Amino acid sequence: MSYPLLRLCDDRAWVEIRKGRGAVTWNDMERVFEGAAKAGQEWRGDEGGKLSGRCCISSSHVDSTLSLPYAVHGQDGVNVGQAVELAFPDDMIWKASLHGQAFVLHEDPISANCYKIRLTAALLGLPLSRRAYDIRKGETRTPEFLARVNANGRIPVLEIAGASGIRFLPESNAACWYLASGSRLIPTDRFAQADMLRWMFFEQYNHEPNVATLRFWLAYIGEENLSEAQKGQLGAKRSAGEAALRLMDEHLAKHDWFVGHGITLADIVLFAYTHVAEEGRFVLDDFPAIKRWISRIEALPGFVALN
Ligand SMILES: N[C@@H](CCC(=O)N[C@@H](CS)C(=O)NCC(=O)O)C(=O)O
Repeated sequence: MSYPLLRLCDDRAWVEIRKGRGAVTWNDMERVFEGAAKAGQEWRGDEGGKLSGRCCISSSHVDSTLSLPYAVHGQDGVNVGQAVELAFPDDMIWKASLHGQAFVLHEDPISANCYKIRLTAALLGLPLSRRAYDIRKGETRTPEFLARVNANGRIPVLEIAGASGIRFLPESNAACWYLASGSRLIPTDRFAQADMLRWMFFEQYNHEPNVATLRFWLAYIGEENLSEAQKGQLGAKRSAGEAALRLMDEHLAKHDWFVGHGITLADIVLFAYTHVAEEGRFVLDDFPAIKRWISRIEALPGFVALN
């Protein structure tokens, strides 16, 4: 259990999350947001309710390491200090948790695995720089790439610069999770969260190796250029890809979204290769519920296209 703690000083505010239970000490706090605020301003959000009238702690508290005079936290208690109307805006804790971080996506623009991360960032309004590689020229297999970016020789890789230095995160679904963790794109209910992961694992095991691979082989390598081993896999990949699409279509015939009542990462990662499945000669007209779901995603505020 944690709750937000809002610190105020004139026109500045920052929010910290208390770790653990028990008596409050300043050193229990982890800073998650810093920004402009003014008395009387209303913040709506995550931990619910307004903080006005709840407990304020003065910086003279023992163990205090702060120089600013007030803090307001979400427990009942004596009201000391500024009387202001405060609650948290939607997604504020999530945005605050990424404060001070910058992202570079190492990608090949044709790859929908990379597009998943761009779409996640776009729907959340997060800035993302891009660094392009051509996988058909082996640009992710150079010694430099293997040593610095991803020893697995593949994109996408999310480069994260922040207080912990520069870190590299390969695997599209892990990168989507990193950006979206704490946001509205990941449900908070325990079962719903696990159910979302279920569809993301399904995407990596049943969907992407078939639907994405046929798109790459047929639309970008060319059937005539495939090796004999690849040609020998075409039939199996087509039936497995169709089975994955059928399962999705059956689910979407009864639900607007894969999990719950709104878009989650499950929709984003499955959308990536599904909406371009015809480039792998899958027939989307055979899957009418998928087509309606594609239109729903394309109509979302902040949506960006693959190309
Ligand atoms: N499971 C990985 C798959 C990554 C992957 O297969 N990337 C492909 C492009 S979509 C790649 O980098 N291929 C180049 C190569 O293997 O040399 C993910 O979801 O990120």
